[in-house]
Amino acid sequence: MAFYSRVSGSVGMITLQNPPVNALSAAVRQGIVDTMHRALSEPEVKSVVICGQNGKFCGGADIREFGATMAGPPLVPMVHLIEAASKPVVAAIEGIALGGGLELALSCHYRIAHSKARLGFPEVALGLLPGAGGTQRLPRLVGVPAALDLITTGRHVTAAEARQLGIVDEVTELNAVDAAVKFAQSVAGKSLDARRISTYPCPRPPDLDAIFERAMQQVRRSSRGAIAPGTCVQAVHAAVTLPYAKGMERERELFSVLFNSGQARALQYYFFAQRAVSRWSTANGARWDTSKPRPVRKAAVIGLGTMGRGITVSLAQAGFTVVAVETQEKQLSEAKQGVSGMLERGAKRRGVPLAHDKIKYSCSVQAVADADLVIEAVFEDMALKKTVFQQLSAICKPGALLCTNTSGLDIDELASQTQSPELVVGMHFFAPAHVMQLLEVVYGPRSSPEAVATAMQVGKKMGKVSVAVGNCRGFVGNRMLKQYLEQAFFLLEEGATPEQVDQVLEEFGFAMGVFKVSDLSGLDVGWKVRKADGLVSPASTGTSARIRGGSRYSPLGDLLCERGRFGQKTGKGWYQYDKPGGRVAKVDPWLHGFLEDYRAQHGLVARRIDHQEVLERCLYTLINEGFQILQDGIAAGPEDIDVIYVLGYGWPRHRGGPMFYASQVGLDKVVERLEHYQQIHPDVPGLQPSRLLRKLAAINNPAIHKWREVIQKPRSQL
Ligand code: 3H9
Repeated sequence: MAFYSRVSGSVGMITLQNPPVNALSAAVRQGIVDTMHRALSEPEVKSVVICGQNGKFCGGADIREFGATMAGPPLVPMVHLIEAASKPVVAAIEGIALGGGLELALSCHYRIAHSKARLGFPEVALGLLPGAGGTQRLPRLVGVPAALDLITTGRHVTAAEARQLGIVDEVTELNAVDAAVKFAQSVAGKSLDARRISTYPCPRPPDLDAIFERAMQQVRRSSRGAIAPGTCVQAVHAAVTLPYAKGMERERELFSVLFNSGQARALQYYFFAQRAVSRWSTANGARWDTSKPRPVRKAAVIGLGTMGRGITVSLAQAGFTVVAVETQEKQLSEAKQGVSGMLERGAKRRGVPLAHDKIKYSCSVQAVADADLVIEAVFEDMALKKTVFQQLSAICKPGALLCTNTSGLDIDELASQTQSPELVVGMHFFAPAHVMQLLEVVYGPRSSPEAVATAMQVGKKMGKVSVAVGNCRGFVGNRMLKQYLEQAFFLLEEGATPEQVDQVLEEFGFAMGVFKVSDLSGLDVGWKVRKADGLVSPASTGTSARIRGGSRYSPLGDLLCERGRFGQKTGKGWYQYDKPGGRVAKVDPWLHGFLEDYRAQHGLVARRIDHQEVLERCLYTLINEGFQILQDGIAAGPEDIDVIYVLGYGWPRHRGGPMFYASQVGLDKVVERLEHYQQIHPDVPGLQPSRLLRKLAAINNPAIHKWREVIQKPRSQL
């Protein structure tokens, strides 16, 4: 709601009250309308201040209400009421003015912001556009290029930038509400003719067409199929080409198209999913609200390869003191240089404070003895990792958390090398670790709730979105990825090409198809793992070459590695590159010949594989594994899986994540298609629908937020 008070005799104060961000719920909108009428009707009141409770102006429309039937007064007439007011209305912006919150502020006649406030139109990230006049008022106030930038990217601006752009009239270091009251008194009785933004002409720069063309090209390049950014451009175009009232009509039409699109639903689901993962729970009943993290001041990283360096940078930038260990002098000095370069680039490009002094380098594992938390980031080799954990257990102070950055090895086996297995967890970072936002926090059967809570909190301090997952081969992300990769290999055997598979996946919205990603990450990584698992057979001919453990297996990836084709780093992989380290993937005729020979050798006849089959086999097997993961209790809910896939594996955000996507396709359809492919390819693993998937499909495809009720009490598989 909004409450009304009178300040200094003549200022009517309207305070928005809807924790945590004073979102514009039906009750708040009703409150604003009622209190505005009251302020306008009281003769003693000469001016009005609108502010938000608890130091936050307003976080915009209440996203929780989007799924429900619209109640209360709509936003657009509400902002018109404010702008048309006969008494000056001043917005006192503290904390945030976002989305509808900024639209509310733009309908006021003046805006005073606290220096720490952030302003912006983040609607695009929710699959929407600013739909309460934001697309029509902002270009009138700041010009077309700046409005296009803010509305299509959703970026927040500081109060200082907002002042520079002309969005706010004054910035104060002091109390913004007090400043706004003073300001309101000073403008009481003054003419408001020049203060109503909707009456401003929209600036028309001479190169208008080129500006819009460039904006469209830019959003097409970066949106990967998301429709909101392009629609935002169209709405701003309406501000320039139509009178205000018509522009508002156009804004409403475009908003309605977006609001009713599946993409907006997916992005709003994702918004809440990303917040839900912080309320973690584990298979053995530990929870976020009953587990206390340990204090961590000093962290250590063992192993300064690519991952270790990224983790070191990220820890130091988050303010931790870090001991960085690499046992070989030469590697240590290279790592030092690498880390320094990364810190400097971070400072230059993203304004992150330089944190050289936070890091101490050492050649000796002994140097980690007094760390509160140690992250092991040595090669992905169980024997080596076991040795490191034995050493750490002997060296580290009691109570130190011992973490591994393994991307899939058994956490419990490592824990069993130590005297305190309850203090061992996985912290699975994604490359490059100082940039990627995702962290899988992996708990084993013996990890204590305190250990999980500590790793989750350290991740949060590092600016990561941490997701707690159970211990199994590949955890959540890589376990699902295995199915996706395998299907892609089988599709090649059956007649597809890497570029065909990648094109289908990129059209779906992945930033890169599976083969391009594999080339980027290095084909040798998976090869080493398969070798360690005994999957890479020297006998690559005959029927046994394509069978492992009784199931179909494709040795295609192994065969490329045997030929030294490790991807971008060697200049050749599933594609060819102009040189080792080259980045532009080109179709490789050699690979086509290689696939033909391979098929001939194994008696396989290439067939035409259509778009639908590529997509369904790759995605539905990945999704099916997700259901198996839920069934096994490795992930607590579908949101955990979706956040992992969007942040760690390039799943298009506007499709919500694989589990949300499945809920939209219809679980019965996913089951039906998996069964269809299973019938045609009985030898292909991963096509058997999981019990949980079948169960949910059979009870009529319940909404995704109801799945947890059906998922049985989770139990870790290991
Ligand atoms: C819009 O305005 C459309 C209009 O143009 C026109 C319509 C016609 N509603 O992120 P946090 C909750 S669209 C409801 O953890 P932070 C959030 O779920 C809207 N709830 O904190 C969480 O709840 P819980 C445009 C909201 O400090 C809690 O607040 N506005 C809303 O890291 C704390 O959130 C946006 O897109 C909301 N609008 O970040 C702003 N916002 O504790 C979206 C937050 O139960 N919000 N919650 O998990 C944000 O970007 C961040 O939440 C914010 C705070 C920067 C505000």
